[in-house]
Amino acid sequence: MSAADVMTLRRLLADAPNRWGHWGDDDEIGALNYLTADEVKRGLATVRHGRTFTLGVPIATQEGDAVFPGRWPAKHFMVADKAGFENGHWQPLAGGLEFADDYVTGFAQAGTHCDALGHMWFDDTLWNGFAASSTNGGMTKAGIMPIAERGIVGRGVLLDIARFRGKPVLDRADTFTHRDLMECARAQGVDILPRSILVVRTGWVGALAAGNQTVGEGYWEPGLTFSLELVRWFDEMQIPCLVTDTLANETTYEPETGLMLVLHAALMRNLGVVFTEMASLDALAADCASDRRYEGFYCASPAKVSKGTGGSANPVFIK
Ligand code: UVW
Repeated sequence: MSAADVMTLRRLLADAPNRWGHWGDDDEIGALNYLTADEVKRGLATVRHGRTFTLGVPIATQEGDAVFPGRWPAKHFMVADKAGFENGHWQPLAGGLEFADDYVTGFAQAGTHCDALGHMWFDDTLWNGFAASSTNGGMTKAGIMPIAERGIVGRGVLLDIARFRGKPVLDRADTFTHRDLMECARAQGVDILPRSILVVRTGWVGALAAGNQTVGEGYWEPGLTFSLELVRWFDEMQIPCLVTDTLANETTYEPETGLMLVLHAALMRNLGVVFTEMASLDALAADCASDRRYEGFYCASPAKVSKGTGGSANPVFIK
């Protein structure tokens, strides 16, 4: 096979849209710029009952959190607890107050989290044309901080692809496209309006938590798969943020080429679409199925991790 035959992201995305420079040379929040004050009000206007759903998964669980291959689960340690006061390691504060303190360590890219736009790149260039060397020793460009300062707030639309396909959970390597998202929305009776925050349920995170799926050799999760048409649709619809209940928001390998995590390149790096991964969507989906209302007010912000590649989040969806 000659070098010209080898498929690369550069070749695959040569004709795909790109929003570098669209919001200025210094922009670090990309498509979140679409979430103007009017979009926040549009989101608020969807609220009918005030029912709230928190979308974060538990972290540092006793069973060990599911994490993408190559990462390891968060750990939680008690630093101060009652036993420490009983054995004399800790002394009560003046007046008698005692306390519990703990320490949590884990990947910024694990649990429910938002990715910084500079989290992944190719050709030595991040979102908006920033140099990949700006990641050295900490993200000085397109890190998570600007996203955390902005927040992700607007109209959310749940698209329950698993239910739409009549499955409790999609299978390993199942794929779907923007056309499936549109058909799912039609079946659910909801509109995907421009600038909607897309919240896509596959059932995968629930299956991982229940032990019905595991992360291991040859891990291949279900999800959206690349096409030029899909990337153009995201761009035309001005989608600011893609939220899913999988570890990496897209099917792991593009079936036709075998390239990995293509949408991280096409949507995140090139269009500035913010990815929020590993959301817990089963309770929200059950509620939407029962009242047939699939839109709501979506509000999230990652932790303000200095120079971070991502930040843990516990998004809230209000109906
Ligand atoms: C990977 O890095 C594989 O995925 P994520 O975007 O979750 O961090």
